[in-house]
Amino acid sequence: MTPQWQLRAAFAAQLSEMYGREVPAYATLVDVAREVNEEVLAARGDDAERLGSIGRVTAERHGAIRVGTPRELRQVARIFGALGMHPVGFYDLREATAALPVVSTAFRPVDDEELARNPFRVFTSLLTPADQRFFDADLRARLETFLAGRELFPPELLALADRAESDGELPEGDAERFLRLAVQAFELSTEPVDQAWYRTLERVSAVAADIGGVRSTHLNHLTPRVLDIDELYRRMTARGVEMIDTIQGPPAWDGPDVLLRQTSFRALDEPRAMRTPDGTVVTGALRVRFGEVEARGIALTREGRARYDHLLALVDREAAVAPERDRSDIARAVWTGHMPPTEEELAAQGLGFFTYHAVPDRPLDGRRPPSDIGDLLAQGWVRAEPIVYEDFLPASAAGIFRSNLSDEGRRDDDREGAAYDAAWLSGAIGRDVLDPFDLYEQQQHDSLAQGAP
Ligand code: OOG
Ligand code: NI
Repeated sequence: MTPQWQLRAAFAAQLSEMYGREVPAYATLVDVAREVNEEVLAARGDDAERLGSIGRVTAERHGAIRVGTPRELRQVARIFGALGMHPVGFYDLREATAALPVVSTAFRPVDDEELARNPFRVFTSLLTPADQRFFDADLRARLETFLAGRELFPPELLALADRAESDGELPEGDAERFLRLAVQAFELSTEPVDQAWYRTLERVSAVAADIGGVRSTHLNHLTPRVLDIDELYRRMTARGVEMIDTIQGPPAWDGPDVLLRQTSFRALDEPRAMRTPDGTVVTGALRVRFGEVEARGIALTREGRARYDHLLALVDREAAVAPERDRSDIARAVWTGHMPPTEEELAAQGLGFFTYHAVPDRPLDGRRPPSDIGDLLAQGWVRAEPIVYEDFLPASAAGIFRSNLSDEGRRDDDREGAAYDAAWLSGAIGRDVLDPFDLYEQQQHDSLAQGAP
């Protein structure tokens, strides 16, 4: 029998193999990430594994996929359910600077143990044809008809997924079959793309065309995790891979790593068969798939996250008035001024999530344990272990999307947008979209309940 976590690990590994074949620059990215990770481990020892064992980090990937309808999203949720992955977080990318007609969530494991076994996650976006700022009534109707007529996932795959989810495992032969069908469902299709229809959607948004312009879905990118993303960026550039301009997220600085830093190489032209309006099939090129890499840090509390969002805005403001200054220098200066310089301070100020563990061999000094977590830490009663950020950042996601679009797309703000939120998305998926803050909070709370002195 193959348990869910092994299905998840095997799926991530097979997807990575498939994507490496389809997008060779991704294979380079994985090689360079591995090289950098080995060097960081050799140089920093145990400290390099403070935010996850090297085994976990080496296998760690996130993918991104995009679907067209709530029905398709529910099917995707069944496949990920089979792998022990649950929808976490609501990301509204429609409000981003680029016009992106999607709302998103991330499917991922939620328990500690499951995350440690394999933390595979998939950023999953749903097209929003009902949002009139992007689609007029006629285009919406055509789009919905087109989407209703396609089948992304064969019934056999979904039936196997349901069994894996309800039984928590699959017999070996079924597991292999399930994995083969699941990986296949996310390969790039060779079926000719209807050129006129694709172009019609592209005029609204390249993302709309990527989702609704074809009769299948595909993995949009896959992202390994690296322990030194600045070094990786330099090495990829030195190897001649064109990276996007920046590393999204927090700057490189001397304080603790928090949240998530990401960068990517630009989407590459890929040959795709196209059916022209007169019916002939020609070879065209589409530029949609790319490779991304990320470094993960400590999860921030709601207060910590508000601080982060505030600092991003501060950096934007300062960069706007001093366009000649290097943005990462500005960011580093802003962070040094406004972010706690150590993990202890991050914990003491309630900005980061940690698990707390009583220190059993603390020397007796006649003191009683204080009640304040900062004092407990300072006086050596407890030790704090960082909780890794397992989720995504909407501003970074929008930046990654945007830097890979050749055209910003159109959003007509004179029209009323459709109101979507986590509750709406839960209804669309038919499963609760979990709140990431609640998950981290629970983990921190459990550690306190178990181990406080
Ligand atoms: C998803 C972009 C978001 C990330 O890492 O923030 C994302 C997409 O391009 O479909 O993957
Ligand atoms: Ni990504």
